[in-house]
Amino acid sequence: MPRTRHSVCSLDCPDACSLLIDIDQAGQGSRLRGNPDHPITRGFLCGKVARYLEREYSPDRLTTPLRRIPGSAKGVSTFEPVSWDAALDEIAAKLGKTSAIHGSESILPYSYAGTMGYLNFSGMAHRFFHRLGASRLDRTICSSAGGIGLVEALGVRYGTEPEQFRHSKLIIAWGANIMTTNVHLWPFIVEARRNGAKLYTIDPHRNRTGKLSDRHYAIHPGSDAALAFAMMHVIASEGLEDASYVAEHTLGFAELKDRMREWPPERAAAVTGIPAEDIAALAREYATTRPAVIRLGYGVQRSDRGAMATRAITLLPALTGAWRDLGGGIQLSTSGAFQINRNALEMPELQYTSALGREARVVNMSTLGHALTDLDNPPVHALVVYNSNPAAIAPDQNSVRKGLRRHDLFTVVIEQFENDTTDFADIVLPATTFLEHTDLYYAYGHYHMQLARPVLAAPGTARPNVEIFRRLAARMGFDEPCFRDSEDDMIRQLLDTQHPFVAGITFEELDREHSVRLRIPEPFQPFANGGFGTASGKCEFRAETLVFEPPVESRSGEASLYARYPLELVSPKNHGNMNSTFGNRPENDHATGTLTLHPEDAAERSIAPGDSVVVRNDRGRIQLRASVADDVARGVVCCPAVRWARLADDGNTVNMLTSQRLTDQGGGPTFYSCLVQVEKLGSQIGTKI
Ligand SMILES: Nc1nc2c(c(=O)[nH]1)N[C@H]1C(S)=C(S)[C@@H](COP(=O)(O)OP(=O)(O)OC[C@H]3O[C@@H](n4cnc5c(=O)[nH]c(N)nc54)[C@H](O)[C@@H]3O)O[C@H]1N2
Ligand SMILES: Nc1nc2c(c(=O)[nH]1)N[C@H]1C(S)=C(S)[C@@H](COP(=O)(O)OP(=O)(O)OC[C@H]3O[C@@H](n4cnc5c(=O)[nH]c(N)nc54)[C@H](O)[C@@H]3O)O[C@H]1N2
Ligand code: SF4
Ligand SMILES: [Mo]
Repeated sequence: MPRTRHSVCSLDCPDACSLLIDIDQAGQGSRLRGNPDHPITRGFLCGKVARYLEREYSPDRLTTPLRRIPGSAKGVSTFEPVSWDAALDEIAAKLGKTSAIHGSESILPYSYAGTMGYLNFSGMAHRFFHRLGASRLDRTICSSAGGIGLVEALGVRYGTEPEQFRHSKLIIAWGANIMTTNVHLWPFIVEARRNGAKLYTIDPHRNRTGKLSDRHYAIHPGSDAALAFAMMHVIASEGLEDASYVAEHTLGFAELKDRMREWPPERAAAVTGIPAEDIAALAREYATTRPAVIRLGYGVQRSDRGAMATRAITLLPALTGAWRDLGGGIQLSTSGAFQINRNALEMPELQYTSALGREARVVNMSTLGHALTDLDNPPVHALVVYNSNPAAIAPDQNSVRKGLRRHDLFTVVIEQFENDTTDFADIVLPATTFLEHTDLYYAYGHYHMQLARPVLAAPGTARPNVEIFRRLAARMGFDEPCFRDSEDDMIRQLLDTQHPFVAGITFEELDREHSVRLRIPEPFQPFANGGFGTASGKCEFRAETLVFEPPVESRSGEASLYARYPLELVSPKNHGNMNSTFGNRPENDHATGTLTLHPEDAAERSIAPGDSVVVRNDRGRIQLRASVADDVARGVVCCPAVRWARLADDGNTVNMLTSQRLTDQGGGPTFYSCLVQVEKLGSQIGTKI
């Protein structure tokens, strides 16, 4: 009989599933399934992770440290195995020398959410880089613009509880592909629809969620704020606001009403591509249906004015009083409710005992290409990558690669698999998966904290990030006791907080129960009676600051650019991927190598389904396979992300086309504001590909 153990899916997904794994006599995992007792997981997993044991036991897993064969060109996998001692000695010596010669800020850690576990996401590594005095990485690649927009509107970074969606009568998936990126919300939506609820989607791409919705609004990329403004116009001018909620719990309604006079639906229609009468009807239905909830995704904020758009949408439920209702409100993220003791985990004070002796500079991860090719004072001379695959996922791939190819850059990559980024490494270290190490997990799509112990043995000599940075610290002679903390010590430190949502949750409780609901009321209706996290405690409209400007790279943006590149490219999440993770599965390589065009855009270019096409702009060109469908509107093309460049025929992927332009606030990337031209392969006259 197999034993069954608990784990937690660590992937960068709002659902943070509770897993059960069967383990046979030999200690091999034989079956992975969703925990039926978990209130969000409810007994099922997504298709990607149901098959995770394939990845876990893949013969391609990295099992030993590797060192670049001297003299071999970067960008190609030419490695020889080395011992951990040799690899760590070399890294410590190089980092020490780089710091001494160029200053410690010439060392840059690069990481994101390959794992969402606190300890392996930002635990020992942060302590290590703080003590080293390395540049600090601003982790903007995903949600920083939206996070700011949300906090400007609500004062906090959380919202409607997923469990309450079942009570809703109108659910709007706004730039959120729930079926693909947040599938554990779906059963609550199914339950709501069984009770008569409607599901609407607002998205330039009619994705899986859009296909299953009652109504799809094909909005032009980057124009969401205009739609939100026009909805406010209709609500305020027709008196559909919740007058008592507005009076008690908001500030600045009169000014808002006045300012939104500028935004009749006709004006928004011209920008968004959604007919004026549809906008008016949507606004009326939204304001008069109770409960109404918005599942706001991250698609809206990957655009030049992403923070503004997020804020504008997030103001809507305060206007209609949707927060009063069980099953009403808005959810972008729940992460802000996990008020753990981050300073105890990351120990930023160690910077003062570093070679630098002060807080280190901050480098934005969304402009990695710039950081590696243009940064001065000092330039980056050493890069340590973990939990991320920047050669694939960072925008402006040409510029990133140019940086990674530098001979004078020393690059360490801590990974589970060889990938586009390890191709540029000097040293590769093998990392464990979440099934092989201890960690504590928050979630960004629910309110349950979870602890997972290792359930499987690591292959070869793969090690957790925590252990790798512990050993590197010892090699560097960092003798502070914090570098000897165990995983359990670090979890206890994390939980050492007075915040009412977390205070009282103990290590023992988490270890015993695996999953613990935050200490929040049940049901959680955070703003039913106001209580916003703003200075005034109210939802502040600040109407004078609500402005719409189209993205530079859009049909309403820079005209000369649009004349040359008349198609708006979006590259949203692929169903079978987790960003670039699982990109080595053939079906995912196929999907992420496909570009969808509207039938008229295809016909104009004599492109038929299955044709090879070239997609290009000033930053680069890539080759994809055409699919022709009206899932995108005219003028929009869609290529799901993120493909592995090393698997593409031309070695290039969609981030060859995306830019390093940043969002209005938060320094986020603008992946979904990207103008391109598309041609049938071979049809370009005089151009060589
Ligand atoms: N299967 C799968 N699941 C994932 C991931 C994955 O790669 N694959 N990635 C994970 C990560 S890192 C994240 S951040 C989340 C993201 O989860 P989501 O936010 O749901 O995903 P995205 O694909 O980024 O964007 C959602 C939708 O926004 C649309 N969109 C693009 N531009 C605009 C716009 O201007 N306005 C509007 N209204 N919509 C727009 C896209 O077409 C897309 O359908 O998903 C997580 N879950
Ligand atoms: N065009 C386009 N580009 C995008 C996006 C898009 O929608 N379109 N999405 C953007 C967004 S939202 C995000 S969040 C980023 C995501 O970008 P990344 O955070 O880089 O995500 P992944 O591509 O999944 O790469 C994570 C890597 O971490 C590794 N890993 C997993 N667990 C561990 C561990 O415990 N230790 C170590 N050392 N490694 C581990 C995995 O093997 C994997 O290679 O991509 C961004 N790029
Ligand atoms: S990727 Fe998301 S849905 Fe899939 S198992 Fe992990 S947490 Fe659950
Ligand atoms: Mo993300």
